Amino acid sequence: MSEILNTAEEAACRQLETQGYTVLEGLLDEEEAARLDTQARQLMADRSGYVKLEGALNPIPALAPLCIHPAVLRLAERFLGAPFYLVNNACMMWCQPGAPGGHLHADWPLGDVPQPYPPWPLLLQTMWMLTDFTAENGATRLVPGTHLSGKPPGTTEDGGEVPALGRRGAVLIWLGGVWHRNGANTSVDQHRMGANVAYIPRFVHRPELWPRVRREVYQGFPEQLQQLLERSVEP
Ligand SMILES: O=C(O)CCC(=O)C(=O)O
Repeated sequence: MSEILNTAEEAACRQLETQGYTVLEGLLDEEEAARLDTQARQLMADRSGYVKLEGALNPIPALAPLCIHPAVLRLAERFLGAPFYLVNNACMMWCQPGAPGGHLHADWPLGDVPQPYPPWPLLLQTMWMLTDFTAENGATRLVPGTHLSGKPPGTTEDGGEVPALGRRGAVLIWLGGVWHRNGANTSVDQHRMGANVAYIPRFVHRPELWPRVRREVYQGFPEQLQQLLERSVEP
């Protein structure tokens, strides 16, 4: 894997360092994003809420190219070092009209780590936007710079949140320490679908939090993705 970043990726890198998140537009073809959105919806319940589909690579192996997108992998290598691994087997996150906002949090495994948290990431998160992400439809909301605070959000922390906006086909990338949550979907009919793919550095142990990738699905993936899934595949 090349560590050489292009200009847009270098800018994304600076934003990740200072703000804790970045959005890269146009990485995924919009029609392909729409197809993945449709496929996911057919597998998930529509109940005016926030609905997740864990272990999404098993029913939707067409997510594979997202997991190994070269720009994302270059940034992951920059922040996690090599080798790094895909940890969560992909998770669809559907924020339906009427869904409430989530709780502000920093991501696993920081809950298991003494404070102050280390300044380098233990998890690199991506959210592929399979629909547009808007302030109304529940775009992920983040508090810029909080990955440098060394702590999780307290109960009295208010605001400073910004929605991560992007067009269908964009990807939001964040460091696990930045405080974030899903926004409320206040629209009447605008759905928000994200495909979340998370990566860990070599020294972080994968817990049994997420479903494993089925062996027969794994065998159909390109070698690069098989390497990333080494810790997530069924024995
Ligand atoms: O769905 C979202 O926008 C937020 C997801 C989230 O909080 C997470 O994956 O930790």
